[in-house]
Amino acid sequence: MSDEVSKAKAAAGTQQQEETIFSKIVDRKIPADIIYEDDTSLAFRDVTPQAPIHFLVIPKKPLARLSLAEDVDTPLLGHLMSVARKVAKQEKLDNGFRIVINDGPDGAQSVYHLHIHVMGGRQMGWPPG
Ligand code: IU
Repeated sequence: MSDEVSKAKAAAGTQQQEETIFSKIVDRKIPADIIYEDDTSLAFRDVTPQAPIHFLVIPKKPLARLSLAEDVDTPLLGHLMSVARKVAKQEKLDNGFRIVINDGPDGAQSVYHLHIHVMGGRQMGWPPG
């Protein structure tokens, strides 16, 4: 089992927790390399990058996972996608990039605060693991 998958399995029991490490980043209780911020979202560099450029786009509101989003969250979800696009441009990922959202135990989600992974700067493979 990969390290990421074991971390995800260990995290599955903490899904209901409101104050995740990402909420602490939003509240500036812990540092992160923040590359974009607006009223409802934040983007910061992943501490364990899986590509030359790897950042996360998160909502400021602590929505645990995509599958728990509600219809009222639709504009926010669209906004996060738009932020991913804008920051990818800012990061000069003009040759393309990969977007990933891990959801729940089978999706290998390890932090239960919704986040969009944006990775680029190298050729991606398919299928993912
Ligand atoms: P996942 O989709 O929940 O598996 O991704 C969580 C990501 O959060 C993973 O890529 C971690 O490297 C990343 N991360 C981070 O950037 N900063 C942190 O303090 C922690 C995790 I904990």
